[in-house]
Amino acid sequence: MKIDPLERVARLIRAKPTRKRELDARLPEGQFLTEKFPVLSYGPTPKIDLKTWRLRLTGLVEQERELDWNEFTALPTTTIEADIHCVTRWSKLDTVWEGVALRDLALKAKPRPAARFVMQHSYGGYTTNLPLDEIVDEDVILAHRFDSAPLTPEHGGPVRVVVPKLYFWKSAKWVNQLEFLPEDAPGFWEGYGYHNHGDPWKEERFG
Ligand SMILES: Nc1nc2c(c(=O)[nH]1)N[C@H]1C(S)=C(S)[C@@H](COP(=O)(O)O)O[C@H]1N2
Ligand SMILES: [Mo]
Repeated sequence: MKIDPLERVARLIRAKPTRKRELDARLPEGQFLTEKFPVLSYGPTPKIDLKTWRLRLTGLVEQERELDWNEFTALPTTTIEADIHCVTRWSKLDTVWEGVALRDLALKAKPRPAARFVMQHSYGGYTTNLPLDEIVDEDVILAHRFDSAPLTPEHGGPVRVVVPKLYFWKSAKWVNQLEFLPEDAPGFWEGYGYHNHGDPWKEERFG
């Protein structure tokens, strides 16, 4: 029998009264909890063959790089446990991702001193921007595994960015390029009025 998520939360609260406070403390203003994993994609899920998959590190770097699947998966990985928050108001707690820290990838390409922003580019054309100093945290990864299994195509497989501290539109699916830039530029949703930064704890939703 499938238990309704709200019923599940109600049961948890009955079982342990402090649990509600714990959950509330982890939910930013204006968000609700879901146990599901909604799929939010603008456009179709691209078909990506691992044989032709490439990750390019470009722009203001000492050494532009292009990694194939074998090279990428040979890099040391980190596992993170993260709460994710979509600007459409669902939040999902305790998601587990495994991948390569963006910081380690950046070090491979050696960003020049003038590089201050990173544009994530995806198969299909989606883009989203981040300040360079926010990708250096250990919990910002290019993930290829979710929940101990290869990342499924609809959630961004083979590889997506995960930036737990920002709304989830800042975590591009199907990533194929990280571009280092001297100045900020809006990505796809930022160009349509989403906030440039996107901190869920400050409700940086729009403009
Ligand atoms: N390439 C690409 N990445 C994307 C999107 C997209 O449409 N295309 N949607 C973003 C948005 S708005 C959200 S909330 C999350 C959703 O990820 P999910 O489908 O795995 O839940 O992916 C983000 N990354
Ligand atoms: Mo989203």
